[in-house]
Amino acid sequence: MLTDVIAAVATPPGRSAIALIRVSGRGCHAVAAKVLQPFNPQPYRRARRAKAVDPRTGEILDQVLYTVFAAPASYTGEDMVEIGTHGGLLVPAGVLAALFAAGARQAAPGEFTRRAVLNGKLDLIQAEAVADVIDAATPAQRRAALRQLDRGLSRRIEQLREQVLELEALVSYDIDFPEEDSGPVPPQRVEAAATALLEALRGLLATAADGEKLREGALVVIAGRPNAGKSSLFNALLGSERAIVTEIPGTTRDAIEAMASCGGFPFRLVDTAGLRESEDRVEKLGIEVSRRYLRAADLVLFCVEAGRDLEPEEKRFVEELGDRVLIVRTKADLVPIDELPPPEAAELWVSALSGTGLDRLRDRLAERAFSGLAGGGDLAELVTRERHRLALERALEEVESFVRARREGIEAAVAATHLRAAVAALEELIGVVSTEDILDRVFSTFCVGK
Ligand SMILES: Nc1nc2c(ncn2[C@@H]2O[C@H](COP(=O)(O)OP(=O)(O)OP(=O)(O)O)[C@@H](O)[C@H]2O)c(=O)[nH]1
Ligand SMILES: [Mg+2]
Repeated sequence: MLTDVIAAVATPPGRSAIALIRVSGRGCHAVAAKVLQPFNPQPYRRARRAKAVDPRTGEILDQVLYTVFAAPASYTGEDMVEIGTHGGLLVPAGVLAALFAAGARQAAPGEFTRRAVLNGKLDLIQAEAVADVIDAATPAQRRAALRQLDRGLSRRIEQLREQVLELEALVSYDIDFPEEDSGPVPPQRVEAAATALLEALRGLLATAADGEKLREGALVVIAGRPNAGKSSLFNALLGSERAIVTEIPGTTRDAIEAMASCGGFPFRLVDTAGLRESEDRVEKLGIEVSRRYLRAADLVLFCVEAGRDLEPEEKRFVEELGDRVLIVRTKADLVPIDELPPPEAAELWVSALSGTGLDRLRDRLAERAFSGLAGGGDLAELVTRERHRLALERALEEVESFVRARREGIEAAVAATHLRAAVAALEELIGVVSTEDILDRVFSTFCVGK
């Protein structure tokens, strides 16, 4: 395992009061000692002032605050030094270059967290949660990510692993004494344990749809006839003038996507070209793009001006979408209030112009897209990544194969190999055993300094 000294700026580049440089690896205290004057490592974990100096020229680069950590009590589990410099572009880069001159090398993306995993400070799910905490754009995402960082999901996976191991133990007598007719464990007990395990696996897998939606944002497509007020609604929900609005029908010709937070939950909002028969080549292509988005949408906001009836083809469109559609009456400011649907109606009304009805729409979006999660302060463990889901699906398939093999009277030792494979899938998920390529995949999206 590599333990050489790595260094990187952990804060984003640009003007800021301070920047933080991380240094980690065996011998990193000696590297820091060549740059920081004076350098007093002990007592550890105490912030101290020093000058940062270029070891080649003796030039003073900055006045810094540094903290020394000794293995294994650090983020990476190695010896570490954290150096707070002034921000900006030149100063942090200069101190980093001085550290390189003193013997450190540039850290690869995610290399600090990768070392934390290899040293047992974090498991693989927690490492992913580190990235999710940083990327969280809504309170619900932060809640879920912090919970994973706290090992919520890891513990669930460990429990499942324990359950498989117990099942393995139950059938071990049959494996050791295959000639005996019946072992000391009644078959019903094995069956009950297998059923409970299957239920637990399926229960956790059932959270994947909501979990992945929570991490990536629910896809909400704004659709409707030309001029229905789609782009105006899109802008109003975003709180910025992203899409062009004009009184000319057919203004929007391409899909525009943006992230928005509604009711504390993340949404990928898409404004689309108005749906109509068109001879215009560009508009036709835009409508085709709209249809593609509509197929993938978690929810469709179907915009219809307030105070008019739905055309037959609009009714058909709504019916086709079934429970994925929410009808929104737009331009409500142009209609007397008693002609608008009451607040509890399935149809909502909004005015992008005055902003009325937007909050109700946001709440409704959160309820509809995240019904399983909304309102719950204490959400159950969630499977939030494809990687988690695929591993759990593999474990589930193996346990199902085990059950089938037993039913078909296949030799116990052979049937039990499925349980071994299920354990392996769960261990890979949590990172008990992690091969290089799994680590590469997990850390490929990390940035330098993480
Ligand atoms: N009074 C009023 N006018 C609105 C409201 N929302 C949109 N409009 C007007 O309706 C017209 C069309 O609005 P857009 O948001 O461009 O409609 P669209 O559905 O995106 O239209 P296309 O992109 O052409 O399909 C513009 O003149 C808007 O100013 C509203 O809440 N109140
Ligand atoms: Mg538009």
